[in-house]
Amino acid sequence: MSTALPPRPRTRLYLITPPQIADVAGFTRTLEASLGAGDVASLQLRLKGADGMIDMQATRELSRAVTAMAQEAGVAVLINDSAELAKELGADGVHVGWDDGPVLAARKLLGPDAIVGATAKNSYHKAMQAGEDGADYVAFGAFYPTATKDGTVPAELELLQVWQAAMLIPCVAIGGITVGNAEPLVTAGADFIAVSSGVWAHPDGPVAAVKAFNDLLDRLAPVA
Ligand code: TZP
Ligand code: MG
Repeated sequence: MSTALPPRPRTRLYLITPPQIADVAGFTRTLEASLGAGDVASLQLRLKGADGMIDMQATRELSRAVTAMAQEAGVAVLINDSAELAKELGADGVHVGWDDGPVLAARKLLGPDAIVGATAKNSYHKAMQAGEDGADYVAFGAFYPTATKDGTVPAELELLQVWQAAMLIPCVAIGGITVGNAEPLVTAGADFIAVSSGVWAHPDGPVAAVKAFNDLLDRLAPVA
């Protein structure tokens, strides 16, 4: 009997909203078309106020517009930072940041079926802790410079390589990812690539970006 592990699944795209959305109706139309352009595993609603904190009202408004549509398209909707808001909005889960409190508290509030993901930045130790606390995924980054978030720290490809080789909990790569620079992250072992500006600010538009990311991920998919 072979003891070899099966090849890991194909890497999937994880979309993050732009930090501010002026035209919710227009964004909703663009999102719907984008979700139809290829496989998208999840959508994180990440709307920030001028103070850099989560914009609760804007998130409520966006959620009303997009959550049912995304869920019907098979896309899990995650709320940035606030498990309370995720619960209120009927989201599929929450993404907790470095300083947003423990995974345990989010899990307690949302229950066993919710998705709880956690940022580990460039820390294997932090990722291990999140995993022990029951996170469904850990996110490493920023792998590339980004204008979407302040105060990021650089992350090395080795984090993905070591995590993928040693751990069963999926890992997400984040930070400045584009169609043009995603390949090393995928081959290093990212189960998901989390992308904001690389989709919304793609020169050919978000629909073309989702298609191009999926073409890349299909090409790089492990062979059985
Ligand atoms: N966390 C680390 S980098 C980042 C977040 C939320 C920004 C992701 O956005 P982009 O535009 O894909 O760099
Ligand atoms: Mg946060």
